[in-house]
Amino acid sequence: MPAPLKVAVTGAAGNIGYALLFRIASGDVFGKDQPVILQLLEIPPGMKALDGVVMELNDAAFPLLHGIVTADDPNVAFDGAQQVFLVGSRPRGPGMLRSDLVAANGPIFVGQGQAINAKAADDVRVIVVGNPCNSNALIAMNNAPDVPRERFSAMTRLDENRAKSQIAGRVGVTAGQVTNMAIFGNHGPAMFPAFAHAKVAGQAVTDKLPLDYLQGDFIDTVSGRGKAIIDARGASSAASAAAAAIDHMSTWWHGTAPGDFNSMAVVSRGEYGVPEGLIYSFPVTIENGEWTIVEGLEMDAFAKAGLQKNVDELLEERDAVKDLL
Ligand code: NAX
Repeated sequence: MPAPLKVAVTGAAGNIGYALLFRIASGDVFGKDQPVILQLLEIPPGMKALDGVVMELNDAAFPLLHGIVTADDPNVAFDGAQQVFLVGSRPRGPGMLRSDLVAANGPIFVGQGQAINAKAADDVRVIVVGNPCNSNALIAMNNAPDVPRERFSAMTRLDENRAKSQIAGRVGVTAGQVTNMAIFGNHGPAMFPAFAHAKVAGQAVTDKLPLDYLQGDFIDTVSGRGKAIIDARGASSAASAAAAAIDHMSTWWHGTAPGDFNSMAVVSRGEYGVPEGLIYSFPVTIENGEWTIVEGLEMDAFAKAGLQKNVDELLEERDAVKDLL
């Protein structure tokens, strides 16, 4: 068996944490032969609940779980960490604007970026789930100057999975038959699902579904899905968000399927006209733990407008946190 992988998770006593930890420990991310040590971070008010989660993790007797560390200090939680899930952040309160949320959560990611810089392993890879995840990843990345910028990412895989599920339901196939579904931009209502390149069992989605649906109801349903779940469940998506975080990190670890790509918000080097340095979701292929943005997908005027809307939004968010970068 390989040496245990050190996996840090923040916000570990929260809703997504509760759905995520058991699947990491059971081998759903890094494989059924890869032991893990969980390094769990919470804020002091969350530590008691975290103790309860640890009891349950132990009670599940996972053979791959070789140790659990809990801490309210990021320097402890990120010590030697190789895979980092940044889930914890302050939820959006009533009347809070997106810019308020960016400003409220930004400082958390300054401290966590610095601790990753100081303490994490050389091969560290980071996913930011806590919202606003693109800008939080931007802040963490900018506060970890010794870590290659390519190691930071933010999660848009839930949007990809939601888009696949909508297409599958509409066409009458299973979600696994929908491929090449790229999400561009910010994780938020503005994100752009590039349906023109998606496929159902190898055939273009645009040959199967009408354009007015794809440009209208489809995008509205995918981008409004988070709110629809809150309205129905009285709580925000947790198990599906954890499943998407697992897909994201598992793909980074194992690679993308031949001919397919997945969506990941990563640092732009100017692809598709996105300003250099923004954390923006692109389609990527992954091999040996390194992602490559899929370039050259054709964008019509509708898609170009969708991509630009996200650039504008992310530039505005970046401006709101410029003192933290
Ligand atoms: P919860 O409020 O249930 O849990 C968050 C946990 O984080 C709490 O236990 C809290 O004590 C802890 N926390 C807060 N500040 C912390 C800090 N500085 N260090 C460590 N832990 C800290 O939220 P949950 O439902 O688990 O959602 C977590 C985050 O995911 C939220 O920001 C949420 O908006 C975001 N989401 C992101 C999604 C995405 O697709 N990128 C989708 C799902 C989700 O909305």
